[in-house]
Formats: sequence, structure tokens, C-alpha cells
Amino acid sequence: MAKQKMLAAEAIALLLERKGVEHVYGVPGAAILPFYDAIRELTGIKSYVVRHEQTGAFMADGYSRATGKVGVCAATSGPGGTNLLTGLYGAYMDSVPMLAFTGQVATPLINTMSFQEAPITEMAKPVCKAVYLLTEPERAAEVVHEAWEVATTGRKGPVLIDLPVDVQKVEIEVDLDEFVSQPDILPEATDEEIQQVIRLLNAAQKPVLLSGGGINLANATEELKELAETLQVPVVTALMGIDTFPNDHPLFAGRMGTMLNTPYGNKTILESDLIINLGGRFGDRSIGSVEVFKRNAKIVHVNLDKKEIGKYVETELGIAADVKSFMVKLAKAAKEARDEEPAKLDLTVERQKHARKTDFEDIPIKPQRALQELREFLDRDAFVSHDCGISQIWSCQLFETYVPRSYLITGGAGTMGWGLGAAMAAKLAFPKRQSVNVVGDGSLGMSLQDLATAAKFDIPVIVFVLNNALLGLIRQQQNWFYDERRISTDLVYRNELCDNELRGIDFVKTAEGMGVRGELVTHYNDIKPALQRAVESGKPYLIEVVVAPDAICGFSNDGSLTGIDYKQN
Ligand SMILES: Cc1ncc(C[n+]2csc(CCOP(=O)(O)OP(=O)(O)O)c2C)c(N)n1
Ligand SMILES: [Mg+2]
Repeated sequence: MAKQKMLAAEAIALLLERKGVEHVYGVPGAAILPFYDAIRELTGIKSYVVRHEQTGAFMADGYSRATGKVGVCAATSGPGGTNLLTGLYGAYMDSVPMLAFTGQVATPLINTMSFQEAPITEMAKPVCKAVYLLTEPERAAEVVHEAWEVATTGRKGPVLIDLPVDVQKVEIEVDLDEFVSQPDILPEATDEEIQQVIRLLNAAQKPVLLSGGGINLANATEELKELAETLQVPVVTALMGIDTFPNDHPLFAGRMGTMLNTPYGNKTILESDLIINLGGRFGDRSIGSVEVFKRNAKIVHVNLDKKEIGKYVETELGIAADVKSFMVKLAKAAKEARDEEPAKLDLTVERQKHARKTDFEDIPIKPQRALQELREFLDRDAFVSHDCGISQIWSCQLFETYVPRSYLITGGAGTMGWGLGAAMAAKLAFPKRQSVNVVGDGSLGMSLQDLATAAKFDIPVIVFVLNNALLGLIRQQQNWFYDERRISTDLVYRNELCDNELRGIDFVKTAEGMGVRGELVTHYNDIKPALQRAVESGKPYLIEVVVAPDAICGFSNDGSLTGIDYKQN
């Protein structure tokens, strides 16, 4: 097609639509209005106004994690943009491809401390894969195209594009056909590397595959299953790989971590003599003390980003390559190298033998029991999103997953307030699947305003609040590591309108004030009926579960994989 005349903002909006963008999440302001106007006038992209830009970024992030596509958020200049920063940081930590558009003051006002001017590209740079300040209007489409390529190729990540308001309004001539994405060509493991892995596997008594977040990012869960079944080797998942392998598969051994673990997952790692890390990064919260984790085991580390290899853990063999093609090649080479099929391994009985207890009958309800009821009720492919806290840790210890990209979690950042936005975006992308935000009361306090977004756009998410009226995780740390010296972790308060000893905020009343139905649950037998009503309503729904404030979560108290008392419940 020939060049056409349009505003720079129009070129951006049209190009986003061509690239398949369906939604923009954000809050407009004067400096980003040309962008919003073009979205409205020229595209079928649906704009969701949120009640805090941070939620917009969390929605873009959650959309991307759930779909594998690029989530897009937008904000105005100054505080609008700075409100996106936590969201960008969380996406960067977990290598999530997303685009953030910010308005900027008019070019002549930049660097004059003018109204709502913030140096957003400089502020966002350390937490983005790339940042752009659009100064030449005729490059608008080119810059967006480049940003898209950067976000989606190699190790993925968020990209911010700052758009001065005057630049958005300049008429340019552009041919949008020039900006078509090309397939990403990734480095592949060499034949020699594959043979080295085969030799290490042959020499090992107890090899294990450790699955990280890169397996989801590479859409390689089928290849992982194929590889594990070919080798008949146990699979342990790291935090970001939690939903990369069906948790009822005979080869599933569990989860590894200092907090976010299952007993059998850690045991399998600690007894292994060869750990093949597939697309993970040996996060410190996963491995804890390197000496305890590594012992005498040999390590193979496959990661697209060679900066990750050998960063914390000494590695016998580091392979900077695409994990998907690596697994395909390794499975093929393993089949060729052997004379007979390996014996079939079934870890189901062992896994169940080591499982943590969940069927508590205490009142107030133990969080473990609440999560058991939730898992039993939900469909296998339901989305569950998380914030940060002891509720999140319990979920990571107990809540089984079966379907890739269904377990949404802010892994590297651990951001309170993240899960509601993520759950809403997943539900928008997959309206037929259930979508639940499992959230603590403290964390919901950081996203609460966006229940109004769920109500306004009629997004039938379920908000499952585990209310212990505490910053529970921090309280447990005060109890354990600071001799019970408690400060600023109690969320209860009293006055003539509010006297909820075990609840702090009355979330049911609060939700109803925003047009979201709510129910209070104090007995575990009432959880499933409440969930049933939530699903049948077809509306956003909040279930406030009052949980025991003194329930203790077993996680590492010395920072190592062995420093865990699994009986502590
Ligand atoms: C934005 C943010 N601020 C502070 C923290 C530190 N932090 C981690 S967990 C936690 C308590 C969370 O409380 P709640 O959501 O009620 O969960 P609980 O631990 O009680 O289950 C805090 C304050 C954080 N992770 N994120
Ligand atoms: Mg709490």
C-alpha cells in the first residue's frame, strides 16, 4: 500500500490494531488524549478505564501471561505514568511482554518542570526491556513496531513508549504495511551440547528436570511432557513454572522452594545427582542457600539469556538456547541413543504420601482448608491469580495446577494488589473459563478500588479473600525472627461504624458499595455453595472467608531448602 496521511497518534492506534491488540487498560489524561481519541475513532480496540493506573499495568501483564500475547496499558503524563512503574517492574522481573504508552508534556516544555511532567523514560528504564521517547512524529509507527519486536523476541519483557502530546498530533505520511513482525529466530543447542547432556544423563542415578517460567514463555509445555516421558525422569517445578506440568502426571514430583514448595518436590531435588534447569533462573526464593541446593549434584542450565547462566549456581553445562527446540532435540537424541525403552516411573503414591495436610476442621477456617475447598470446586482450567502474602504461599504449597498459563503469579516482584487486575484480564481473554483472585485482606486493600472496574465492565471474576485481618506473612516473620515483637501488621480497627475483630475491613459491604455482590463465609462447609452461587450469578463476586489469624505456614526458617518444618500447620 502507498503512504497515507494521518496523525502520529492515529498511526500508532492503527498499527496496534493490526498487530492484534484487543484491549487497552488505563486512565486517560490530557497528555495522552490524541492516542485515546485515535483508538476510539479508528480502531475496534476496546478501552477499559481502571480506577488506578497500576491496575491497568497489572491487567496488561495478566492478559499477556494468560494468553501469551502482548498486553497494552496507557496512562497520562506525570503521576499517571509513575503509577505504572510497579506494574512494569513486575512484568520485567518475570519477562512478560507488554507495552505501556504514556502521554508526555509538549516537546518545548520537556525539562522545564512543567505541570505533570515526569522523566518517565528515565524512571522506567531500569525496569523495562526498553524505553522510547517519541520525538520525531514521522517515526511513530516505526518506533511502535520496534518496541513490539523488542518486547516479544528473545527474552521477553515490558517496553514503555512516551508520547509528547504535540508529537501525537502531527500529521505524517506512513505506509503501515511496512511494519510486519517477522518470526523470532532463536539460538539452538548444538549437537555436541545435546550429546553432553546425554552423557550426563547416562552417568546419573537420579536425574531431575526442573521446569521454570521460560517453559510457558516459550509455549513449550507439550515438549516438556514429551521429554519427561521419553526420559522417564521426574519433573519438579520452580515458582514461575508452577503450571508448566500437570500436577497429576505420574512424573510430577512437586514444587521446589524455600517457601513455595511441596515436601516431595524439595526432597526430589535434594536427593538428585543431576538437575536440568529448563528455562528457569535459579531465583533466590526458590533455591535458598546455594550450598544446600547444589551439594554434589551436577547442573545443566538451559536459558535463552546467557546472562542467567552461572549467575548464582555453578553450572557443569550452561546452554544459552531456546528451551523448546532444546527439549525436542534432546528427546530425539535420547531415543536414538538407547536400545530399549526405560522402565515407567509413577510417583503418584510417593507424592501423595508426602502431601501436606489440608482437611482441617477448625473454626476459624484454616487457610489450607479454604484452598482445598476452592481447588475441589474449580474447573481444571480455571485461572487463579495471586498477590503476595502467606495466602499466596499456601496456594503455592497446596493448590494443584493442570493447565499452562492458568496459575497467575507475580513471581520476581511479589506485588500486593496485583491479582485482581490479572484475574480480570484473564477473564476478558477467556470468558468461558473461571477466573479467581486468591487474595489476602492486606493485598486486596491495595486493589480494592478496581472492584468497580469488574462491576462497570461486568467482568465475572471471583475475588476469594482470605481475611485474617493481618499482614499475615510479615506477622509470622515477626513471631519467628523478632521474638514476637509485632509492629504495623495488625489491620483491625474499631469505631462506631466498624467493629470487626476477625475481619478488619468489611469487604462484603465494601464490594456491595461498588456494585459487586459479596458473601461472608465463616465455615468451610459454606465455601463450595458460595462458589456455586458466584459462578451461577455470572457477575463479579466477592467471597470473604474469615481465616484463622494464628495459622502457621511451614517455610524455611534458615533460608535453605532443608530449613523447613513441614508439619507446621
Ligand atoms: C506492594 C507491597 N508492599 C509490601 C509488601 C510486603 N508484604 C509481603 S506480604 C505482606 C502482607 C500481605 O498481607 P495479606 O495480603 O493480608 O496476606 P496474608 O499474608 O495475611 O495472607 C506484605 C506487607 C509487598 N509484598 N508488596
Ligand atoms: Mg491478611
